[in-house]
Amino acid sequence: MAGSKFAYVKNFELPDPLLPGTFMVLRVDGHAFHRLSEEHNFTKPNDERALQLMDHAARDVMNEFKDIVLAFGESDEFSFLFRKSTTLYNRRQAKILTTVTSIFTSSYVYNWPKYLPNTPLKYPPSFDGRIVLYPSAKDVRNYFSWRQADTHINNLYNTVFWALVLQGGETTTQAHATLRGTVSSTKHEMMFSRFGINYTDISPRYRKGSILVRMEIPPEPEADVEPASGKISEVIESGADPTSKPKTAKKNVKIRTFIELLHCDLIGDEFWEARPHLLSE
Ligand SMILES: Nc1nc2c(ncn2[C@@H]2O[C@H](COP(=O)(O)OP(=O)(O)OP(=O)(O)O)[C@@H](O)[C@H]2O)c(=O)[nH]1
Ligand SMILES: [Mg+2]
Repeated sequence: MAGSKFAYVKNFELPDPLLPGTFMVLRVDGHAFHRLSEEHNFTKPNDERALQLMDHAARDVMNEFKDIVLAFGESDEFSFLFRKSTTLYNRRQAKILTTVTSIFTSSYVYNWPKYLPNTPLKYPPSFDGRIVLYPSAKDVRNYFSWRQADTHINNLYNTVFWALVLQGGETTTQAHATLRGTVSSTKHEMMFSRFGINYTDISPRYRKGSILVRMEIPPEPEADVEPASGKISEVIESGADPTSKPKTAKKNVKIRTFIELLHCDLIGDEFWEARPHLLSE
């Protein structure tokens, strides 16, 4: 069908494919959440309700896109790992990035009243997003290790910082000065001796972040059945004449999955060795 004389402008829309055979990590991050958290009185240093809301939005994204196998969240950010061989939207960068960021944002807003029922939104929250490609499984592991190490560093600092302010009566300027140049062990010691806080007693959600893992439910063994409905796909055995009737018919095995929420270590080998499917094809 011939287009209008204006249709040539479509040619200015350039393809933006993401390199095949690479791992895709998409990260969304709250826009100006320093202000959003202040304006909506988030608890310091961690607001359980706000973090659960982030988890909910991430779960909604994973329910929409089954090729996301893993997500990691802390503070106002969430990272999503796609199956290496994903062909979602033909790996078009803008389509994937904008749709995921949009679903995450709308879910965050839509579900806000469930988690913060007494805090009406004063203005619309928003998130930025980016996609980074990683060539190897090692890079992917290091990416998630980087984010979890960041969670730990930030949480340790914020926990002792707000203890100094809220329990120790220091101003925020004084608390920053108190902590300047301190190493991790000094912060642990300060928290315990001055405020009786044993860091390891703090909720693992705050110390480790939120990990959402897609787990596969093993399919029930099924007897050979004749194709009876549209759900069943016919598979022609290799080498068979494609014009002849297929000799074998197999059920189109639909793998059912569920999403597990964890707050555990993912820097060590144990997490990945127990879930080899995360870094497979
Ligand atoms: N009180 C409180 N604040 C939080 C919590 N989670 C996130 N925040 C705030 O959100 C900020 C997130 O950091 P950034 O993403 O670097 O800051 P930002 O203001 O969102 O800036 P941009 O991402 O560059 O737009 C933190 O610095 C906190 O101020 C929380 O659980 N409690
Ligand atoms: Mg932010």
